[in-house]
Amino acid sequence: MKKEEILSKYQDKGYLIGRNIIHPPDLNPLRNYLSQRIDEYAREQFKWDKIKSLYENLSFERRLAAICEERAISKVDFNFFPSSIDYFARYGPILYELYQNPEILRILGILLGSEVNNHGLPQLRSKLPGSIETSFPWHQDSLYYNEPVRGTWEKGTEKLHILTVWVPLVDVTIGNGCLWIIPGSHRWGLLKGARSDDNVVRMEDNVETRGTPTPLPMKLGDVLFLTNLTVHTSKLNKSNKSRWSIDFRNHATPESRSLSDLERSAAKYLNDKARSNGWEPLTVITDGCKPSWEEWFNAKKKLI
Ligand SMILES: O=C(O)CCC(=O)C(=O)O
Repeated sequence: MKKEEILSKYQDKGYLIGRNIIHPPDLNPLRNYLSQRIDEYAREQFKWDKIKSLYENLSFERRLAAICEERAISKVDFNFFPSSIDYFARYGPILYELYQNPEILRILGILLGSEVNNHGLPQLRSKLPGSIETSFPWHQDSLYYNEPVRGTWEKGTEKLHILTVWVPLVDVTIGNGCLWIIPGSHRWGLLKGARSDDNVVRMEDNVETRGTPTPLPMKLGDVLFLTNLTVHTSKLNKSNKSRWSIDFRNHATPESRSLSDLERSAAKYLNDKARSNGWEPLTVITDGCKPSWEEWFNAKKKLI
């Protein structure tokens, strides 16, 4: 896609799907890492007599779902606590490579400018069959950033353009719980909504009557880019397999000259928040020097 087309589609709809922009084998390191984590999890559960089989011969999509079916649970979190440096040593280099994907960076450069950083913990999602905990009602991401803990409203991140990059690790369909979006909703401003007792944001408006809910089926290798104000939802996975994905968030670095004071303060807030959670933001686009993997790893070690 050419620069003009990227800009006009994204600005018009509040999202953009880059089709086939990651070579699928380039996602193997992440899928293999997750397969190892599932294997470790299976062996642990088997040792504790929680499951009767290791389900070793099942596919990446099916194995965790089968284990969880037997255990009658609907969520396993393969993210890790920021203090867990051992996991970061294994997973960080893979993440670092994904963050440097040339086509993702080209699009981020067009949409966010010449100084860009990730702002924190990426989300690895194993969205299991029938799992209500991993289905998210309609929301704008800024509602989560503004209320990081239930009842604690912090900075106005809606002033800043924060861009979520959402990468499916399997083909996603309406059946297995692809994302849905309301095109053009990024122009509605920040709507009313807050975290409920389960920590999930719920919006006050019936947004479905205000726009056109649109499913976003995607293939392995496609990448979704969306703004922090674009209204979206993640519906139930009705298949018998996990819907794997990873998402991470980016914005102009607080030092970017193009930012207004309000935007700068939101960018600084997000980076400080990430650091206070033990996660060093990573600069991915700059005219200066980009940190190497070792530099990023060492900066993270200092935080914990
Ligand atoms: O991947 C999902 O299921 C939910 C993602 C989402 O809603 C988000 O990243 O804001």
